[in-house]
Amino acid sequence: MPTNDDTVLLPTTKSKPKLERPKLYKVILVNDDYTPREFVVMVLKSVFRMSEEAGYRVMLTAHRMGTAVVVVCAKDIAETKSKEAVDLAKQAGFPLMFTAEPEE
Ligand code: TYC
Repeated sequence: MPTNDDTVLLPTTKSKPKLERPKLYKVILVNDDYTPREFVVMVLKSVFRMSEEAGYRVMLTAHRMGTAVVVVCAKDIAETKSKEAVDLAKQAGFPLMFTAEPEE
């Protein structure tokens, strides 16, 4: 029988806030007709710390297929690196494009 002025204490039903895993982002390399292959590989090596071989493979995939995934990482890193890479190309006068997009 409840005491304390008939106040019934019910168990709280607060649901635990679900900590969703932050979405991962893909950095995409886009092909164009003007940027030299060696420049693309240089950018992949300097901005994304790829080896010559890995950089060459990713460059060739974009060249043949139109686009290639460079790396999958956190949003802020994907956006910062894409911008760094595009800025390097702009400074050199090339239209090279990198984009960052969320993974499905
Ligand atoms: N298609 C360019 C050329 O033939 C090379 C290139 C490859 C440019 C990949 C961009 O994302 C790229 N010079």
